[in-house]
Amino acid sequence: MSDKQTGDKLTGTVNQGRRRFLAGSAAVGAASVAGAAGMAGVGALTHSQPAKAQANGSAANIHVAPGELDEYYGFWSGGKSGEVRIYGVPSMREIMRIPVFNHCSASGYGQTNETKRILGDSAKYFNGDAHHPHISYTDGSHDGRYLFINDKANTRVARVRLDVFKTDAMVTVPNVQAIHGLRLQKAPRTNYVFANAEYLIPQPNDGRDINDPTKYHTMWNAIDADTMEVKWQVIVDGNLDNMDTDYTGKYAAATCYNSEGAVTLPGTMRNERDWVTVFSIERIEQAVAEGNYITIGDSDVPVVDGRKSAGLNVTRYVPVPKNPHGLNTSTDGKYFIAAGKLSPTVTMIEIAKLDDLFEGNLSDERDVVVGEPELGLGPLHTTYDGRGNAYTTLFIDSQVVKWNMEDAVRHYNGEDVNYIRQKIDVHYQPGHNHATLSESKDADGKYLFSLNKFSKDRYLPVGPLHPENDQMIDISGEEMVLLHDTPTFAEPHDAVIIRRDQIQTKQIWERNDPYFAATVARAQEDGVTLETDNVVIRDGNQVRVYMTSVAPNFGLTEFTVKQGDEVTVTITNLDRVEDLTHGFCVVNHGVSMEISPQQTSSVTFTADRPGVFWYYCNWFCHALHMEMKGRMLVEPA
Ligand code: CUK
Ligand code: CUA
Ligand code: CA
Repeated sequence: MSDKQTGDKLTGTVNQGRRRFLAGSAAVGAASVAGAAGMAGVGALTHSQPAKAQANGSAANIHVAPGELDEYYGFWSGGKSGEVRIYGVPSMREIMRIPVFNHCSASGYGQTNETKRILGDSAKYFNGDAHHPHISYTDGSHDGRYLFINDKANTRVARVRLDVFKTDAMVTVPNVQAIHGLRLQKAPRTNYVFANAEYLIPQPNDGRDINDPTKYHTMWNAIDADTMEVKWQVIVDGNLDNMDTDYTGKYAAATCYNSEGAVTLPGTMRNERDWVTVFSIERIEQAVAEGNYITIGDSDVPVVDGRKSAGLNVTRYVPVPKNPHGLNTSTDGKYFIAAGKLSPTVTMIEIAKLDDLFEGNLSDERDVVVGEPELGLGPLHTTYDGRGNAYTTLFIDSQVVKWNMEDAVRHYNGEDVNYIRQKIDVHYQPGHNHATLSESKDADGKYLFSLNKFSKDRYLPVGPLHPENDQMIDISGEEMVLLHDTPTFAEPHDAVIIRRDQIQTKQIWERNDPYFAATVARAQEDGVTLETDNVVIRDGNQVRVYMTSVAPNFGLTEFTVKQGDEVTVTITNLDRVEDLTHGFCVVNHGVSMEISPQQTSSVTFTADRPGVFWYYCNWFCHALHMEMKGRMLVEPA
C-alpha cells in the first residue's frame, strides 16, 4: 500500500505538505472525504494507520491496565538532555529518568559528593549528548548488570548500574574528541566497551598542527567494562561514525563517512565510496601485548596504528557507497549491515568471511560483501525480528522498510527475487529504530520503535520547539501495524529494550553499597557511626554535619556554623520501608539531594551569608512531611 516510488531528490528538508498529501492520497480508496481533502492539498490530517490498528484489535493489546506491569524495560538515550529515560513497553509509560551527563535538581546528581566522585574532572560540565545506550551481555544475551552510554559532547563514556538504576562510573577518553558510536563485546561476556571517536584532531592536540588537517586523526577506543579504564586505542584512516560487534567476541565494525579526511562538509562528500572499518580484537590485543604501540602526550594508554599505511593488519577497510551511517549486527550473528544514508542501499558484510579477509585469502576487500539491497531514500539504521527480516529506517522517505535478508543475498547473486516485504509511513523522518531484544540473540520480533526526528502536527502545539515522536509498530505478524505515538524531548537517538525478567533491582540500598562507601569511610575518620550519630564536627573552617533521617524527622533540627565555613552535610536515611525517600534542601543555597531508604548522601556548600536558613525534606515521605525541617544558624564572621 505504501510501497511508493522513491524518485525524490536527495534532500534533508522536511516537506510537511508532501507528507500530508501522501497521507491523504493513500486513503483515497478507503475514505473519499479524506482522499479529496488530501488531493485538494488543504493538509487535512488523515490517520489511516491508527484507524487500521484499532480495526484489527492490535491497539487493545498495548493497553496495560492501571496497576499492571509492562512486559519490557525500554531504555531511551536522552540525546542532548544528557540523561537516560526508562519506559515500560508496551504502555510507553515513563517510569524513571537517570541523570548521566546532565545535572539533576531532584536527586542532586552532579552536586552530591557521591556523584561528583563519579563525574570526576567533568563534574564542571552541565551538559552531555547521550546517543547510544547498550546493556551488558553474557554469551550474546543481555545479563541486566549494566547499561553503557556515550557522551558525544564531552567525549565521555558512562556506566549505569541496573540494580539501583544509578550512574556509577564515567571516563573521559583521552587523545580524541566526540565519542559517538558505542557498542559492547557480546561474547563470551562484555569485557570491553568499544567507542568510536568521530572527529579528526591533531595528534597530539597541543596547538602545533592546527592548520594542517593532513595531521588530523581519530581513534577507535576500548574501555574495560569492569574497571572503566581505557585499555587501548587504535588510530584509523578516515573517521568513525556508528559501530557494532559480532556474536563471537572477535570482530567489530564501524562506518566511516569521511574517508576523505576532510574538515569541511563538501570535503566529506568528495569520494564516491567511503568504507566500513573492520577491527580484529585479538590482533589488536596481540599488538598491545607485543609492545607494538605508542603513547601520546601525557596519556599512558597504548595507541596501536591501524592505518593502512602502518601495515599491522589489525584493521580492514571495506569500500561501501558514500557516507554510510548506522551499523547493526543481525541477531543471527551472520551480518554486519551498514546503512547507506546518501545511497539508497544497505551493505551486508558476511562475518564468517572476516577470518579469510584478515588472513589475506581474499583478492578484494569487497569479497566480504554478500548483499547490497536497494531499500529507499536515506537509510540510517536497521533492526531485526529474529525471523530473518530486517527493518531499516528511511530518513528522507519518512518510512520504515521491512526486508528479508536471505532474499537480499539471493538477489545479489543474480536471482530474480523481491526482498522488500513492506514499507510503512512514519511521522516524521526516522533516525534509529529498535525492536524488542534486537541487540541480542534473543530477538523476539514483537514491537518495533521508530524514533522520529520530527513530530510536526502529531501533538498539541507547544510553540516553535517541537518534541520528537517515537512510534510503536507491531511487527509480530506478516504486516507492520502502527500502534502508538509517544512524544519525547530532545533528543533520544537510540533505545534498547529487554524483558522485565532480565533486570533484578534492589528495593532499598544495602549499607555496604560502594555507591557511598567513600562517604562512609570519611565518617569513620571522624569517628562517626552514620547509623546512630547526629553530630557537628569543626575542622578549621570546614564543618561536617552528620545526621540521620527517620520519617518525619531529621536527627538534627538545628546546627550552627560561621559565615564563610565550608559545610558538608551527610545524611543517612534509617528508614527501611520501600519507597520511603527523604530529601535535603537548604533554602537560598542551591542545595538539594535525594536520600533513599538506607542510603547515605552528602553535599558540600559554603555558608556565605549570616542569618537563619531553613532546611527541609523535599521528597514527600509522611503525613508530617511539611514539618520535616530544621534551621542552619550562620553566625556573622
Ligand atoms: S546517530 Cu542519531 S540518528 Cu548518533 Cu546513532 Cu543515527
Ligand atoms: Cu522526609 Cu519528606
Ligand atoms: Ca565521504
